[in-house]
Amino acid sequence: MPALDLVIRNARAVTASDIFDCDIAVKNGRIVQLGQSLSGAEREIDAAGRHVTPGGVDAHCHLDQPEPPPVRMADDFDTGTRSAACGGTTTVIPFALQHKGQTLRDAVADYHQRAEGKAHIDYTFHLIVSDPTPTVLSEELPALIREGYTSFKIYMTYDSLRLDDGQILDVLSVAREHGAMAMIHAENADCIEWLTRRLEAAGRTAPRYHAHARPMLVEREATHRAIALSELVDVPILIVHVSGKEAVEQIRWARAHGLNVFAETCPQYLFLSAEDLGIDDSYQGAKCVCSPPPRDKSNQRVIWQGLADGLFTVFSSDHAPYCFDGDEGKKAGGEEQHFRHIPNGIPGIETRMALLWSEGVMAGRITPQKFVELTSTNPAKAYGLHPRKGSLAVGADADLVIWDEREFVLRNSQLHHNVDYTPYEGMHLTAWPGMTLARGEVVWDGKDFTGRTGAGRFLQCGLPSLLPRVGAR
Ligand code: DUC
Ligand code: ZN
Ligand code: ZN
Repeated sequence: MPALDLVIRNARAVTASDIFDCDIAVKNGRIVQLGQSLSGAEREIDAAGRHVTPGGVDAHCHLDQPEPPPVRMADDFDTGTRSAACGGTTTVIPFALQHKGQTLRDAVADYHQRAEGKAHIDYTFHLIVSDPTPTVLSEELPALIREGYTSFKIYMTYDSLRLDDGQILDVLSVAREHGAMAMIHAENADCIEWLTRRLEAAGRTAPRYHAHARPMLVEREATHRAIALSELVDVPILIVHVSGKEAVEQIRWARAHGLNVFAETCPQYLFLSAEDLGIDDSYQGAKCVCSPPPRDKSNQRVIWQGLADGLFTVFSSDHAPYCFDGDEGKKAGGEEQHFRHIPNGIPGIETRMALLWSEGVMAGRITPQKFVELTSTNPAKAYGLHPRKGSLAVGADADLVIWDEREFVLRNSQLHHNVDYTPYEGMHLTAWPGMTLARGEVVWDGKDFTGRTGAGRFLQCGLPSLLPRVGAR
């Protein structure tokens, strides 16, 4: 009986800090040895000197999130995690969303049912707190944090989800007391509504006006306010899907003043611009309607700079999958919609890793180590999954990507999500995962999905470890 299940030979292993040549030995789904000339395994895979990174941790994606009918997310835990695996992601963190009037417990129970037996890779949940009642604040949230749901998202916009400043302070206080991570969607809801009404009155309802209703200013103001609220409570926050310069400036200011403000960005702010929402009134632009909206080339440069220089902690997809055709997605009810009613979000769970490896690492904008930090190690630390996830080290789960560096043209027909388009159709890429392993099992072999339905396990999260713990030795 071989002592090892698997040896990956001749890996050029990349961690958040180092690159080194080694063989990687796997037993019972975990990395048990990194060394030279390892042998005695049931199976061997020759990496042939290719880069091997930890599997991606996509810490911001939406799967099978309940929506008001007729709208429905195109991906559930089956298609969403299949797509993630084929794109090099081995852990996903979608959101258990609390509707107003619903208990958090019920939201969590419902979401477990949606995931149970369907996920192909490991998963956990963030909580979306939309109704912070006294019971939620004093009982439900603390109990759920203790049980391993250690992060939650707060919305400053969307009528059905938004919290006012007082409610945000209440939720942040719970995060502080129990050591949880609060993620904030920072856009000023009242400004958006005011602008939307003016656009409406002028008959400007095509998809491209979505970007006019959500200019950078509304994100800048809300980012500033979120920072001030976190300063008042004295708690770290993580600002999600930062889209451009003015929000980045606020975060740099906060950091310069010693505040623990972390930030996330996403592929759409590197590769899309407001023009993708339409230069005329074509409905095709609905494909790129997301919030905050993509900006312009100069803002894309600022985001690249922030990825390279450490401003950003996490790079996520914000995969929010809606079909373009049919009556459940961008044309809710089968009709072209006023931009106010277009479901917000774009697909990207499968393309996140390859876009950043191609245009970041291969194009020389970031190092391979920075890639690992942003896509895997930091998200695992931010949400209490490290070192089991996000590391290529002895004892970690054998979640790995072997990279193929080759040129090809991206087509939606190659992807495994259940969405009828990709915003990146026709893009020239220079890399894609040649193989993805989840806890030592090959789930993507470079051609086909090879995972097993239901093989993904729910992960209980610890507390975030991006910062040293007070009192830790
Ligand atoms: N914006 C969000 O806040 N969530 C889902 C997708 C989007 O565009
Ligand atoms: Zn959001
Ligand atoms: Zn989102």
